[in-house]
Amino acid sequence: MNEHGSGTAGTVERKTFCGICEAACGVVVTVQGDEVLKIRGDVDHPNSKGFLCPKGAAFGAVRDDPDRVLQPLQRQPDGRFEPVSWDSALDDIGARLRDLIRRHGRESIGVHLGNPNGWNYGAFMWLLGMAAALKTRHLYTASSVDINNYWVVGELLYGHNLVTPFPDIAHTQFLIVLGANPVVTHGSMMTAGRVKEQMAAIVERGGRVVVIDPRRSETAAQFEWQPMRPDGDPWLLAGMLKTIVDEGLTDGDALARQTRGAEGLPALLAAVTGERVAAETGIAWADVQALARAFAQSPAAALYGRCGASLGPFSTLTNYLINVLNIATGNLDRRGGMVFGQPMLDTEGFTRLFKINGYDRWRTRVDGIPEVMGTSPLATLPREIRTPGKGQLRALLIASGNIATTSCASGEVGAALDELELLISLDPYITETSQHAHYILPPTLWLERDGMPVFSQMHASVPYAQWTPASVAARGDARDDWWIIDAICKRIGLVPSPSKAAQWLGKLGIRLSPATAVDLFMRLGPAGDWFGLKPGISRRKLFQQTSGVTLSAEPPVGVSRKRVHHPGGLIPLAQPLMASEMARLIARPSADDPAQAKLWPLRLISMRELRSQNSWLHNVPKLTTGDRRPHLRIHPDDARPLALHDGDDAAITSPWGEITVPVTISDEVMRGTVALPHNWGHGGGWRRAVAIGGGRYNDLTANTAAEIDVPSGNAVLNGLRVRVTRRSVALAAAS
Ligand SMILES: Nc1nc2c(c(=O)[nH]1)N[C@H]1C(S)=C(S)[C@@H](COP(=O)(O)OP(=O)(O)OC[C@H]3O[C@@H](n4cnc5c(=O)[nH]c(N)nc54)[C@H](O)[C@@H]3O)O[C@H]1N2
Ligand SMILES: Nc1nc2c(c(=O)[nH]1)N[C@H]1C(S)=C(S)[C@@H](COP(=O)(O)OP(=O)(O)OC[C@H]3O[C@@H](n4cnc5c(=O)[nH]c(N)nc54)[C@H](O)[C@@H]3O)O[C@H]1N2
Ligand code: SF4
Ligand SMILES: [Mo]
Repeated sequence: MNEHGSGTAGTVERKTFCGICEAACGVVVTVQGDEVLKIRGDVDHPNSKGFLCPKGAAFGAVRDDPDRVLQPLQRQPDGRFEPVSWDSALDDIGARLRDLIRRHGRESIGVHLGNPNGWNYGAFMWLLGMAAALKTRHLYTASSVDINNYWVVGELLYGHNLVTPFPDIAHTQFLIVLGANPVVTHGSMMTAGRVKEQMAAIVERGGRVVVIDPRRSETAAQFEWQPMRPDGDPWLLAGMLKTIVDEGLTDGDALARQTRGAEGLPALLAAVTGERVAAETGIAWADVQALARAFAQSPAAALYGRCGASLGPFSTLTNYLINVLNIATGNLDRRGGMVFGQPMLDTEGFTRLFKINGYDRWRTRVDGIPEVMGTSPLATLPREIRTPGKGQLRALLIASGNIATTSCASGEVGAALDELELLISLDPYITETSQHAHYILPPTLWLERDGMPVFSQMHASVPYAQWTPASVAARGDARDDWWIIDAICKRIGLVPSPSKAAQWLGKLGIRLSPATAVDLFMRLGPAGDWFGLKPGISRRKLFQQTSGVTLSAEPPVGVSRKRVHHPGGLIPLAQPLMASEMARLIARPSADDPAQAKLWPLRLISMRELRSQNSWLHNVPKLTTGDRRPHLRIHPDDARPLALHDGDDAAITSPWGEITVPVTISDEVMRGTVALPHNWGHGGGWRRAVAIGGGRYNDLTANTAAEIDVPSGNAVLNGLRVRVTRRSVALAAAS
């Protein structure tokens, strides 16, 4: 089964995948009894082929962390946490929820899903199921500080939120990386194993990789770097598209075959001028045009955008333009272009079956923001807690979310959480967020539960299936997240499922586990074995091939008619909502507006680091050696007039907050832009993380309805208007 040749006496090797990021690298875990001795890369994994980054290798230290929460904790009146039994925690939570439902209805209860749920299928399904069973609109997800704009564009262009094409990296000849840093992040919305090598291979076979980024990121440093002002993205893309349309470089055949409404493109771009594009991007118009021509004329090109392109004020428009550029140049659904995934699990079908997918079927109570796949954005959360009236949010269950750091206006989020009647946090740590909770409930971690890469399998450059048993037993009294959610739901008489049949079965005392439900769905899906009628996959089979099973050597092409869920399988390019966003963009004051520039001379962007994962892994000694306080990167020409030297402390002030951090002077950022690692500045009980200290980036970000991406409600976390002032001189410089 899952045991492989044991080396030293008493040790066994078990294969699974790393459940930290979207790369979902295959790993081999050396286990002795209950102890994890070592984690290394699995050379037999279809995508990662032996690759492993420092985070995956160090994960044993998270499992064994002395600060890990291993028993349910209840907050005491003096703020301390006391361990309690599962029964006492769950019974009290159940009683309080029942009381709230009696007084204010189910819609007063909310659920939040943080990022690590992407590798935790049981939690993911049970959280969505719990929200569906509660019929609450208070369903929040990390997507609203990340990729809600993708989900909106998926719905508009392809008729389903989850249809999100990704680069066919193994075959492309021209990759444009717009605001992504895969050398550090290992790819997002694209699961391309050994991604750095795959990008290098593009150049080796005579192709190009162009990285468009205000910072000479680790990726930009290795390929062609085109610096661009923060938030220049929609301008750059509109300028490129205009060039391609005006010069007749569109692929007429592809447009006729795949789309309708292409004739509206010139009108959409009518007000875009070369001068404005140059001013907003900081890139010469001739260079924008040259890039557009090269992209259009490449035999196989892919324009890939990620966080840098999806955390600005026009992120839906930006994403729409990315897609339209790929489509208009004939690169969608083409070998080496942007392709559709071939998942092991038909996630599109699943969400359609339960009517989860969709857009703007209702609006949020306080701010009137359109729902995205049945969710409300985090930007509105504090106001949903604080604004009285029917539907006011009074109790929240947060699973794998550290929103008092990772959400926009983090300080306000933390304060608002204290106003809830009940806050439950499922988290292995007492974090800045969970410290506000009435109960912290300890989850198992990815080595300790069975797992499948739910999120990653949708965008895999080698389509594959993997489902592995737990590699080691759970520590302490930790329980699987889904089990905890199920236990809470039981106490309020619900089955955490969108399915009516499941509710009825629940009344008869029959409850499926997520494993059984997913196995059933998977076996009857496109890759399934139909209970022996086809040669496909099942949980039992996958449990025996723990390196994963290759479903196909490469993602399919020529499938757009099937994958587009609009009439005739055609992509409706003309989108009134996007036309109005374009008008809003054009009407916005220019980046060169002198009054703004005087008040806020710099623009702040976020920065991910190799040895960090969003707001966690910061308590692991191996991953936090050296001075890990977040340092502000500032260009020498910007530092000089501020009398700033390396290591000085500086205040960063935005219209919404102020933090103090040390500075690093470096020309890796373009003039006028400053960059700061985000998701530091910890509180709570992870002692090492707290001791590292540092400023919290999102105390500078906004959450007002005016400061989000309007169509998707996505937060704006990059391109913040700031000024920087020296606070104290570094000791080294002073002496
Ligand atoms: N090591 C590590 N890996 C991770 C994570 C992590 O925290 N650490 N997080 C994971 C998660 S949740 C995600 S979503 C992915 C994200 O994956 P990526 O999107 O690849 O990660 P970022 O580092 O956010 O990349 C954004 C890039 O955009 C640039 N940028 C900032 N503002 C702008 C702008 O306005 N325009 C343009 N064009 N560029 C801009 C930044 O300088 C940065 O280089 O990474 C995942 N992988
Ligand atoms: N300024 C700025 N802010 C950002 C971003 C940015 O680029 N700039 N990026 C945004 C993005 S893309 C994302 S995805 C979000 C991510 O932000 P969050 O969704 O908050 O996710 P994480 O910080 O990755 O992890 C949250 C918590 O999950 C816990 N956890 C880990 N594994 C498990 C588990 O198995 N079970 C349970 N129950 N808990 C677990 C960790 O201890 C941690 O406290 O941050 C966003 N915030
Ligand atoms: S790249 Fe991501 S999945 Fe791979 S080992 Fe590192 S953290 Fe784990
Ligand atoms: Mo993310």
